[in-house]
Amino acid sequence: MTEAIATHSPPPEISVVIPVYNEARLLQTSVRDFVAGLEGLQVTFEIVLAENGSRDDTIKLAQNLAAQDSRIRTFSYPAPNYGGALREGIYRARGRHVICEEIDLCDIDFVSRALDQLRRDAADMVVGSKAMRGAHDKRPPLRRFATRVYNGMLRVSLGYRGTDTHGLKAFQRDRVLPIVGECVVEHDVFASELVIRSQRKGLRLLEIPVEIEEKRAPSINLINRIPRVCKNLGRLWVSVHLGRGPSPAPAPPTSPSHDELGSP
Ligand SMILES: Nc1nc2c(ncn2[C@@H]2O[C@H](COP(=O)(O)OP(=O)(O)OP(=O)(O)O)[C@@H](O)[C@H]2O)c(=O)[nH]1
Ligand SMILES: [Mg+2]
Repeated sequence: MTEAIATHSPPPEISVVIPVYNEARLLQTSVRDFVAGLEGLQVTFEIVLAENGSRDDTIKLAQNLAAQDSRIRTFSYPAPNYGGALREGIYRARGRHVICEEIDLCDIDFVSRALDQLRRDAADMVVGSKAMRGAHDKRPPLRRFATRVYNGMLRVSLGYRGTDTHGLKAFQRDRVLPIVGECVVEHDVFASELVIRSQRKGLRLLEIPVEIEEKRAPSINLINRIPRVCKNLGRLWVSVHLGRGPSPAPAPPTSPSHDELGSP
């Protein structure tokens, strides 16, 4: 079924965008548990499963979930790209508030606390921090260390004032959407760029501590990610400080896409 049918219903209060890549093992149970958690929150919601590049059964399983529950939608593109999936998912989100989640976290507590802040208009963007006081980061020491080194680089090179940019976040869709259109980098650094550009534009950012316990190790090895992260950070630095660099990625067409699946 097409997006045209899936999006006929009135927009929900929140859209949860979850990039997914080779997640066949986790997908169905994580999404079902997450839906049950959201149903306990007194909120209307949709879940956008933003897939690209999977070689396992992720696409088929995501389509099955979408076919069974009209609140779940999914789309796919051929090449793996975390930032590209997140960006596209945000563009397709219809809720007043957008929550960016990860399939190995599906953190209902974060959704609940972030939503509380957004409903009271206490912030334009709420960032779940793994590194601030009160956070409990149960990932291995090397990954905790990497988070701090990466954030230190963002502080020094781009003047970011915060303790984390990567992972869980939530925002008022109408205020952040124009900034999504200004972002120039893809892959992992897109998530940081969105937070940093939002802060530089004067949006009100609020960090809240999160408890992180992943259900499995990341799909891409930390060391293998370093060269691409450094390259994209360089591009972002050039774009922010010199106003040059790659053009922002175009917004998707407003007409419904043939590749989106949902149920009526
Ligand atoms: N669509 C898409 N999703 C991805 C890609 N890489 C990772 N993801 C998804 O992004 C989420 C986080 O990925 P993980 O593999 O757990 O990586 P991580 O190191 O914990 O990620 P960070 O917390 O962002 O550092 C999961 O939902 C993944 O399925 C990708 O290339 N494309
Ligand atoms: Mg993870």
